[in-house]
Amino acid sequence: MQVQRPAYDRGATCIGVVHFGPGAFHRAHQAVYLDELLATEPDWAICAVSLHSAGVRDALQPQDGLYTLALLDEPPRLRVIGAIREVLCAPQQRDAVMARLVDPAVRLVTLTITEKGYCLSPDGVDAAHPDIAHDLSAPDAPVSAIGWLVAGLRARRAAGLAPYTMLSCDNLADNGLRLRRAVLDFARRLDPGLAGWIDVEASFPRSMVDSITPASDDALRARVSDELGVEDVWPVQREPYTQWVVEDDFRAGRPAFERAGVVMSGEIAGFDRAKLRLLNAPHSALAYLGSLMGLGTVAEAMGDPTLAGFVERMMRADITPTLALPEGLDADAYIDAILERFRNPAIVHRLSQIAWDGSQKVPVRLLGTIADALAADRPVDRLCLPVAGWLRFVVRQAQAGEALVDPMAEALEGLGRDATGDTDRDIADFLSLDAVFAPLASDPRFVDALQRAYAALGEGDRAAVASALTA
Ligand code: CS2
Repeated sequence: MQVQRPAYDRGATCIGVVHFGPGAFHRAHQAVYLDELLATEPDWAICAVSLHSAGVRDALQPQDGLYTLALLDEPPRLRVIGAIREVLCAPQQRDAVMARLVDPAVRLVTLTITEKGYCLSPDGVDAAHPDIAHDLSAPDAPVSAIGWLVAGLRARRAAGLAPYTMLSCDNLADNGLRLRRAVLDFARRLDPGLAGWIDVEASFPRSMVDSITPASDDALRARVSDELGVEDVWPVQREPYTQWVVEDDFRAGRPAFERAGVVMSGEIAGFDRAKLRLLNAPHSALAYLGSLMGLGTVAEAMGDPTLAGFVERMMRADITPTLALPEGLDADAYIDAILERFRNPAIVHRLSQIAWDGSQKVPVRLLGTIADALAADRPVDRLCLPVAGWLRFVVRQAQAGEALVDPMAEALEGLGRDATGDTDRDIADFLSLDAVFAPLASDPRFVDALQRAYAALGEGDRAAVASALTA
């Protein structure tokens, strides 16, 4: 097999980007775009910073930051990525992280901290969140991404340096606006002058990221070490398709992203909503409804004609009418391409991976569409089925004593254990989760449709789910 290696002198590159959250997605996506650019723009290598665990550092440091990307094509292709020049674990290497943040050569901070990393409440940053509360009382010893960003900005301002640009690469609508809100509100609580300076001098471009990245597994590690003849402790894998759309608002300069295939666009909101609603919402629908039906992977779920047909109808008939698509993006072609990607037989993408963090994903993937449909007086029955599927999934996991991977796991497991099967009561209990369901919970049209969907899924067994999907 042909293995592509960095086509540049890594020793001649220098760190211009700090990235918070170097999980598989960052390493399979943004780092690959920068890897593409380093031959002509050596100033944009990455310092990758984990906020919690030392796992990535301990895996990548002995490999000098190098790792393998497997592109899951027929046949698969391997590529060694060299863009990460330094890997730090923030809790153990505070001074080194701060030194990077105040380094004038660092002009860009990128983030993949997942939906939960933004710590936002409806009024701004969530001061009751334990990490935010900690960082507000100890701003020089931050633990959250927001705390780190502001600590770095404060030090730069004190040193007379310009701020870095903060580029969110998380899968959230208006990710840059959310980051800006969290950072400014946090800074304001510490020092209004600092907040004013950030507001005027710094930028927070929005971006849309897309590439299906199944978690790394032993099969991948074995495949990579067979092909390379050396062991890579933590390779990553993704589908060949990749997209990155970025708003062009970089006050501190930027790499020539477009040379690596990044789309610089002023219509970012159209792109990110289309992606969240037409790719991620169907993904979550497949994950919850497919898991209830006893299916294991996205490709298997797409192989079930009832489920695949339901998801396609939901995409075309219910989701598309809620979208204002950017010019040039044709809904039917976009949907066709997504369904094709879901069917890719070369990818083993576990439904359980997509089912993680439902409390964070369901609102941004499905509930916004439901709110828009209700505002336009359109039916929401089909859209409520995956939401009810999530609740049935929670109940099933909790009653089987299986842990949920979710920042709200404790509350969800409690509700799941207490669920009685009485639709009105179960739904009323779940709807009391304001962080997920407000303000929709007070709309009787939504409550009715969710109750009907929950009842239709029955005990969540295969036959009941299949009949709910065709009703
Ligand atoms: C998936 C996404 O795990 C999930 O929740 O829906 O990670 C999805 O694969 C990516 O957003 C695709 O770009």
